Amino acid sequence: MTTIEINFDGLIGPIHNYAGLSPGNIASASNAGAISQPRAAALQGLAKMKRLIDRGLVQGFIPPPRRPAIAALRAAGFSGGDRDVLAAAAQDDPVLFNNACSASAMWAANAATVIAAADSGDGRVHLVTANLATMLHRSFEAPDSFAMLRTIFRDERCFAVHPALPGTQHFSDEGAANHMRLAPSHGARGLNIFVHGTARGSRFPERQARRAGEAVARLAGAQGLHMLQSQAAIEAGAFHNDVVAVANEHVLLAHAHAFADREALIGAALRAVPGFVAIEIDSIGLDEAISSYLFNSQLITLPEGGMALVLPGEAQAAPRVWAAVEAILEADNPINEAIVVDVRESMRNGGGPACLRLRVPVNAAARAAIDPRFLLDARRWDALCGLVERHWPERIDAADLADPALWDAVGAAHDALDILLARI
Ligand code: SUG
Repeated sequence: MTTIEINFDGLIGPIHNYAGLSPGNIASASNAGAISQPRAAALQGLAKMKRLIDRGLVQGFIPPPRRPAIAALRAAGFSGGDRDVLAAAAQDDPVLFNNACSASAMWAANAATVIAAADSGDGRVHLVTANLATMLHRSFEAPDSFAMLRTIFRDERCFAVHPALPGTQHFSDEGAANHMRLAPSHGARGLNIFVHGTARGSRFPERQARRAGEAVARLAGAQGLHMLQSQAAIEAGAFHNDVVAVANEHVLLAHAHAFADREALIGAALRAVPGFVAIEIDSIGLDEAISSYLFNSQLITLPEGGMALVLPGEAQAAPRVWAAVEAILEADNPINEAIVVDVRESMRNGGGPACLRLRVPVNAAARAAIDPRFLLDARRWDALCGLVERHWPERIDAADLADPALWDAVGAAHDALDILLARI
């Protein structure tokens, strides 16, 4: 039974904005206070999904949770009707309020870690919801993501969806952004690599604790290799491993300085994965890798064979980076195509093509068990585009977040999304 990988992209929510909420994420910090374009952002994301559908890939989506995150504000003691809660939080604790207004669930690579059925202890696909405990705004996602993943992957014969690990720094977990799977094929047994940061004093917060990767592996019944990110990569702004490395089936594409101990990683992969191919790039610096998001490409297997890199336009615009891409395409390796996408609105918050998607490997039975509303065909894709065009705000100035008119507009967009999901 053939196993394929389905990419579930986060549909970018109607409140997408630039509030500079992620220290260590250079794009987020440098665009703080800029004017965002939620409608264009969501349409960019949908256009990326369509590019893959048109190439014959199965594509899913994950709806955005309702924002502002009123439940998080209530948990912090704000009470009354929803509008009272929002008004009081905006007034009394604008920092908390802004954190509750983030559309950050769009970066579905952080929603959960996915362990393939071939690697898990019980033959099911395991999804361990990420607690995103390091960043306040992102920590609000975990309960919503857990509920949504349970809806999409509700069939317990094929899927096990786990709640988030305890939300403390000891277990800080950023999901699939710090996990790579190397295997001869999507269906074969693979090597799970969990990449963590260091608690030993970087100027940036450690976002992924080793203990979290260990817990995820245990929960899913999987074996794992736990690798430390290089200090240089963290200092250059690699707040997640997936901005300096990407793996697909038997291919690893990584910056030469992504890991503290590359020899250990390459050695383990050579031993565990027949046909393993390592493509390590040192012709560009870590800073160029991070500003262009070359390694935040999706590396996908094409239905006709071979692999493609789905790159952000920023990688094509940087001459040295693009030269590196051309060299990859020309060299003797499975990657033979570059698909360039425009996800600029997401990029300005530090989220490239790979951040926007959660990859889920499924065999035919598991694929059939997915709630079909979340798998895109032409009709559903058109419906989502129409919804976004009608209801997503054209622009948001960070100063507008406290404006009740914006809460109404965003609430109406979520209501329309709920109606669409009930009949899609
Ligand atoms: O967690 N940006 C996200 C970007 C996540 C990228 N994901 C992966 N690399 N997989 C983050 O730093 C910025 C939001 C703001 O500043 O408003 C933000 O959360």
